[in-house]
Amino acid sequence: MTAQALDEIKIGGLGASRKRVEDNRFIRGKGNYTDDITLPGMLHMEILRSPLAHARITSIDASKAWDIPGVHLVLTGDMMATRNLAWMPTLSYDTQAVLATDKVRFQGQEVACVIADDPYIAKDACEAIDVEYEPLPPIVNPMQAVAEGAPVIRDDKENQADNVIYNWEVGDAAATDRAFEQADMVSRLKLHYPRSHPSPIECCGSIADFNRATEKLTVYMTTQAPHIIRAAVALVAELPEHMIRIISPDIGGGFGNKVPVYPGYVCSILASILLERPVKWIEDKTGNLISTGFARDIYLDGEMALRQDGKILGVRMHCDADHGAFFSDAQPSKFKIGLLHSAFAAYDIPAAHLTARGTYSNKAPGGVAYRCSFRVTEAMFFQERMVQAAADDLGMDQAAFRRMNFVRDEDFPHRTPLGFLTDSGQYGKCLDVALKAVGYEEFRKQQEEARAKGRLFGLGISTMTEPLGAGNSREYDILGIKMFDSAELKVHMTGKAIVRTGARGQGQGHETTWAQIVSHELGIPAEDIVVEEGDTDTAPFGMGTYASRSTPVAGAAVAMVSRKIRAKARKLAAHLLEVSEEDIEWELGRFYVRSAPDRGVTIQECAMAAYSNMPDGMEPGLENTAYYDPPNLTWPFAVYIVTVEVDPATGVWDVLTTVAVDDCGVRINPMIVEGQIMGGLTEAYAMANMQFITFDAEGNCIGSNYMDYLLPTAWETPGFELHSEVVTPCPHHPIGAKGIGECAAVGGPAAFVNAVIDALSGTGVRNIDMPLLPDRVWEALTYRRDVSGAPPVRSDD
Ligand code: MCN
Ligand code: CUM
Repeated sequence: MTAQALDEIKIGGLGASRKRVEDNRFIRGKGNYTDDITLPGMLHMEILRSPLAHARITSIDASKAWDIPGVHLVLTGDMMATRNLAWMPTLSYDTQAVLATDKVRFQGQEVACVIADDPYIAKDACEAIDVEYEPLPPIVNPMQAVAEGAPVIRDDKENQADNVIYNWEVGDAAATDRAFEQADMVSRLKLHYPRSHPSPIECCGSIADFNRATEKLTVYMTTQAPHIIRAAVALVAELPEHMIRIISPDIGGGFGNKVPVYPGYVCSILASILLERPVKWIEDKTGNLISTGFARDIYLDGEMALRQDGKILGVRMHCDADHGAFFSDAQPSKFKIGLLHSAFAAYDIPAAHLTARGTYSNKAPGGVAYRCSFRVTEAMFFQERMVQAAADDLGMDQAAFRRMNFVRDEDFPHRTPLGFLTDSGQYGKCLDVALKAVGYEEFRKQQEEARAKGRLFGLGISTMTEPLGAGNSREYDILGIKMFDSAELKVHMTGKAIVRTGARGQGQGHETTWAQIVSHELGIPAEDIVVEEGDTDTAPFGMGTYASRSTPVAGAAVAMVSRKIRAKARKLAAHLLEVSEEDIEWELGRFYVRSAPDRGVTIQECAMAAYSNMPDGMEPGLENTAYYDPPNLTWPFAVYIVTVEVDPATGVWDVLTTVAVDDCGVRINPMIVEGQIMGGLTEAYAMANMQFITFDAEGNCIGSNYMDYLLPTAWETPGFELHSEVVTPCPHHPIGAKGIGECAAVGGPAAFVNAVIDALSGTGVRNIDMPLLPDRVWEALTYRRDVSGAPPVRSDD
């Protein structure tokens, strides 16, 4: 390093806790969200939803709605059908009704749309539509779905004689059987991971603007994956792809809720084409909670084969997934149940076998969305709940049991028993840091002492690695489109730059962190780099932001395109310094002559030369694009430890401490990473403690409003202690970073639940399903029994 080298942290490079540049507009109320956009002549759309969960539609009479002044169009399923749009394909090779024609299949399903001068007229007109329904028996769980004589929900599909979507399996059944034969002991656990719902502050919406004169369709919408939407519109609506422009402006939180394609988007597009005017659709909160992508709702029957000394010999899992009325999981793998088989990746287990069955029910379609890398959340929850139960069954210490079974540092890359290849990690070290931070031994003593006085303390551990960053194009694709991502970098002549990617942040801070990667690679100060995402007319093709894939894939592309720019800048430097390229050295922000380090040119001087003084024969300009196909997923590791006190009189539990040790490899922006972890822990706490959305026997959705479905505020959210000591760089990522966006939401819930179950030790209670509402904990304690939360619930609860 010469005297002129830049201080990377000062220029906002890798490792700088740079303030988020996007917050300049967000905290001033100057964001530009879909609902902020008003176009000339814009009309408004509202959706009429089904009040019933399962019913045949005998008639729809919209004549009264048409008569209301200000109404421009009433769309029904029959009208959609004339354009072959009553049904649309889903990302999981199923079909989904856009507007119901034959039957309604869940409460809240889209039945008709009204487009009017304003949203109030449209809403009133929806209420003027007469729909006659003939009720059918509803199904709200997989047991009902496969029961003898169950009504077939998807009678629209040929060859669908029952409610089973798939049966799927992975692993080695024979080897697992042998492991169970050799076991000293078998530990069993049955669980239900309840439905939960992402709750972005902004609901879903779109403004479709078809211009007959230019033939161009522009859609502003709340999507996490604009290019995928463009492809879907081109293929489904048979519109020319170059005439479709999808713009995701600022997104007020996504959390997976904004990955799927919703009927509202489709209807607003068709309405705009028919009316040749912009049509805006903005969902309300109940519309969002009742009809858009749910998560989880999956049942586990798990068994672990154990040796007396604590070694896990094998694992068997059967999962029943309730997918709702349409199999519309937005997940990019050939694996029917997503990445559920990432379970137990952190542990060195010789044999495992997983079977999964997916079924239809009369519920909104869902399954994978909500801060999860495609069912990794369920995988890690089941894993860590099973691990706790197994350690308890063996009478072993929770930490020692985990440590004994962890994959060791020297065993990477490690092939998991269900087929993944994990990349790197220091699991034992992370656990040490966490145990020390929480004061493990001391707490166990206090717990004993407190128990003698009738006070119930509990400690829950959750340790997990998860696959982040779909995808690697060999294994992952969406409807045949391979998973990779992209970045385009343009360095202007004064050395300022713009970087665009195929990702689309929703609050994660991409505008801040992508600039930091460029800064790290080129030495251009981060404040001189602007980041733009979300406009398919300008951004390079990419697969969007979910599954914490942005850093692993688009972020890697940002590093790679920066390196292409540096390679060209090196040639410019050689030209300016009048030496051969081989004699040039690079340090942050500057090329210099190896034999004379004082003779150098800055990256900004090279940029100027690219437009004003390039060598003969060199193509002018300094810009490039990189497409990045990752060799593997990235595998961050985390330890979450929670301590609680349970009040035996009421079942209320309070969190005493939460310790999080996250190893996500190299941290681009430590402050943003911590923000992601805190956000994830907050959601984990909410899922474990209070978020309750379910169904009664009639298929009514219980909890489809924020009076019942509670959001954690600063008041009830506990404090978190975060640790960043352990950094295992990702061996295959250009800057060594792994994803982080979901880790805490994935690994966190088990830590909270394990803590409460631990507080109940000695009562024989093995499980209480989430959310661990006070009445459930009280019931478990008082009657010394497990408490299931599976639907149907009594609707007067
Ligand atoms: N980062 C970093 N160093 C790392 C890893 C990440 O500095 N080693 C930074 C990244 O540059 C980025 C942020 O942390 O600014 C998250 O990066 P990443 O882990 O790549 O995740 P994504 O950007 O792909 O975000 C997706 C993830 C998902 S899938 C959900 S769901 C979720 C989450 O992010 N939704 C969110 N966090 C959210 N945070 C907000 N505010 N809003 C949402 O909707
Ligand atoms: Cu599954 S929620 Mo995130 O992957 O957008």
